[in-house]
Amino acid sequence: MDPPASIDRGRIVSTARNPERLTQDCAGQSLDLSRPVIMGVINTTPDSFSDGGSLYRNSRLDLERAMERAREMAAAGAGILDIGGESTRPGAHPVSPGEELDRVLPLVERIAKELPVVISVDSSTPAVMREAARAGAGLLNDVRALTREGALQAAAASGLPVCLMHMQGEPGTMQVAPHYDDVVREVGEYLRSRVSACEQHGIARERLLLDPGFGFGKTVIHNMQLLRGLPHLSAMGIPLVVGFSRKSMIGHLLGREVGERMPASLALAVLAVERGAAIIRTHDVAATADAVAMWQALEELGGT
Ligand code: 9MG
Repeated sequence: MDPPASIDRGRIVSTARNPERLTQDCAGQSLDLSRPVIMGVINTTPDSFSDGGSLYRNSRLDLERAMERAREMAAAGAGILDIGGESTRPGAHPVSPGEELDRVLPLVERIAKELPVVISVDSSTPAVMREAARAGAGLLNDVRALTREGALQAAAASGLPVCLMHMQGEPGTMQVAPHYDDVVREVGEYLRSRVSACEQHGIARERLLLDPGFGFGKTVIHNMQLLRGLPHLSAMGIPLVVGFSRKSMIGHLLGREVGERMPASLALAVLAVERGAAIIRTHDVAATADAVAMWQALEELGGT
């Protein structure tokens, strides 16, 4: 593959940080992408792989505990909080739209009232997108890139920015035998095709964010190839979201259990920012904000 136009003598000139694309309007809140933004993960599911059920008490989501987590993340430097009500780990139970709404909406409403952050809703379900937008969400994060029936229309009507993620297969089976001839090219082609689908449905390119979907239908090698090839995706000129936090690629490479994966997650976050990522999705906001701040400090020193 030819090197992307945005690589200048080995230095990445990320188009995500191009002055024309510095901000996204997230339901009236301005999201400044001139420097990397931390997206904190709040799972309202009882069965997430990384923090499964930590916000549950007596089999019910504890809203006060979830708000406490949201306040901590906002204070630690998260510009975005990503609220999810459906687990995408292999073997997770499917949820009905009603159940997803019951999990997600009360938290979206509370955060919208109390905290000055952009609320992202991690959902592929059109009804959840619509209701979340009404309740104060500022961003839609869809791991299925608006492929569910009615999702393109719901996202278009919301007026919100949308993160389109690449996934090969479906969560239940995606890690059985992922295959690519050229993972960077194929992920790029898929994302380009979803950008076109969005544009045809009235969702402007300027409203989009792209995510290669680390860990979603990819082997460890595919993930590493994608990280190396991130500048090729950044060259599309649409801000990139990445998520490595606590993922199994770290477990496979280093033999670490979920609770031991933070140091490697931080390293991957910095490597991704260096290669043009604009938004880092993480469970560990304070530590990731510090790691990225070190990158930023070096960046601001300029060409010395
Ligand atoms: C919901 N979710 C889980 N992992 C993710 C990732 O890497 N990116 C995005 N956008 N969403 C994710």
